[in-house]
Amino acid sequence: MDSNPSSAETAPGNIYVSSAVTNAAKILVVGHFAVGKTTFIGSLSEITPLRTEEKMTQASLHVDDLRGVADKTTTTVALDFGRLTLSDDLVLYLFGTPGQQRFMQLWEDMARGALGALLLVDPARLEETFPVIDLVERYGLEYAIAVNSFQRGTVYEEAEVREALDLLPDTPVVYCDARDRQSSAHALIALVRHLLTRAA
Ligand SMILES: Nc1nc2c(ncn2[C@@H]2O[C@H](COP(=O)(O)OP(=O)(O)O)[C@@H](O)[C@H]2O)c(=O)[nH]1
Ligand SMILES: [Mg+2]
Repeated sequence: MDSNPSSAETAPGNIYVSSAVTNAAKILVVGHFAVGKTTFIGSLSEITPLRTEEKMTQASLHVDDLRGVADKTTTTVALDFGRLTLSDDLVLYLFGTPGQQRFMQLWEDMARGALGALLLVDPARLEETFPVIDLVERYGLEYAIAVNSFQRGTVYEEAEVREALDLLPDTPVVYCDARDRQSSAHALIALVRHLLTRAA
């Protein structure tokens, strides 16, 4: 074990927060089932993310909608947790919060103290995002939309996504590949910028 936490700073896999960090913020990564929340936090987190995934059983077949994601074999029972040091003095704690109806109780706790939410959207399943938007709005969370396009070939224009989701003009919409660290960081930074302008 490293006995000198500050020496390793924020290298991937480092379990210590740099001693220079003075600000910590809680950010929620939200979205419907199989939109890429676990993937997103996994690609960004500098610590091994805490995952509470379980193998899906026959019993969950009628509960979790597998249309279009037939190769998915796990489902998040509660949440994902990861950490990302964004600058010399700012660390983000990422909480992946499931959008399924049965986790609504969890939202109340998760929303407390959260700076805002990055709302992952699969443009091929836009209607599944409506209940998630209802939740972020109900809990008064500022949010940005990250379209995780799954490289399907179909181009979903920003204007279409905005109109379908009935977004306010100043709600940021960014495109990302949840598997890619840089792309995910870009989406998260769009949210943080939005939160900073709101706080100013
Ligand atoms: N092709 C592609 N697959 C993705 C992407 N993001 C997630 N996936 C896959 O989609 C499935 C669901 O992702 P997961 O992160 O488990 O979704 P969650 O239920 O929101 O946590 C997994 O098999 C991922 O590997 C992406 O950007 N592109
Ligand atoms: Mg998950």
